[in-house]
Amino acid sequence: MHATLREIRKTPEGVMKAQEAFENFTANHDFRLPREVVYTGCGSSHFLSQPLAMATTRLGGRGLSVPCSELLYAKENYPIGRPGLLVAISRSGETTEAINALESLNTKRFAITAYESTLSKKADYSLIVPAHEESVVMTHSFPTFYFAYIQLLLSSFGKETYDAELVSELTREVLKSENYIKEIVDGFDFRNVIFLGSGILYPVALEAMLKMKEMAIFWSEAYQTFEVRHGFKSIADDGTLVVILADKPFDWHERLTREFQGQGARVLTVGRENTGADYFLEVPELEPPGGIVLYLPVVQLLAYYKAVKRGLNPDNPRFLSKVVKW
Ligand code: F1P
Repeated sequence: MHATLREIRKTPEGVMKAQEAFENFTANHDFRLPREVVYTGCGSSHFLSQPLAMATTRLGGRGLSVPCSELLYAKENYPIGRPGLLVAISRSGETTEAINALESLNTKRFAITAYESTLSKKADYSLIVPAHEESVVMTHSFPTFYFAYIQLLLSSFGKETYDAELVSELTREVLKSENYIKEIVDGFDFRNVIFLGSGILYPVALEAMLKMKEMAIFWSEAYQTFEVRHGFKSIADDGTLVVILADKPFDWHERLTREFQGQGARVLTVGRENTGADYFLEVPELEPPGGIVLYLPVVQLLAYYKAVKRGLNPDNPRFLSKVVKW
């Protein structure tokens, strides 16, 4: 079995590791997250910084996500403001841009990483979440890091934290759809894929796009759900799979589904209610911002099985390395 598949299937254990890391952090630090936070990372870690920024904002703070390289070379273009904290995310803790970006703002430094590392040593505070992965691409570490920090965010803002056992069990539920996902990939040899998500699910669409590129070397796109109608949808035809991530269906979802089906594309809805799609994968309800952890295994499995269908080894993605250093 590929290490990548083993790692994706570890998501439920990852949630429990996240809870342990959160509890260890709060037991050893009398520290509450400030309201204004800038988040940064590279690749999947950048796409992870986005829902963390959105969650900060949803909870009444002000979160901003900026990719590491933009903080290093173009930060004058971003509304950085006067944040109380810069959070740098890096699974390895050794990515050069992440290490350098941690020093790019004159504020307290916070690292989210899987290891005691150069990044954690340079930070004032570190949330070490031991989601160690053999796979080159980030898989269960993404929802694991996310859940650990969300728990810290909720407790810092005086909100009730999630029941980790429940969330872990819900991810186990989601993983039961693995065979259905494999059947979709085996049954429809799509030539391209468009991932759509709105709000805090948009970064999940971006991460899905990246997994499809990394694992399956496959052309994929990601847009905010209804933005796709403005020109981008032109590429959708009878060779296209459109994946709509919808934790709460808008009334437009059915119309959008029919619009794509009218262009010959097939639609997979992942979420709470079917939208008349060709394929429907129900995700259990979990209040935002934590709910996105239930969507990640689905899009990771979709990319994994597309890679296998294309005869590729997702454990050894072309041109990629586990740690990007200069
Ligand atoms: C960042 C990253 C990953 C990507 C690939 C190369 O790694 O860009 O997001 O999937 O594995 O490295 P890290 O800074 O999170 O260790």
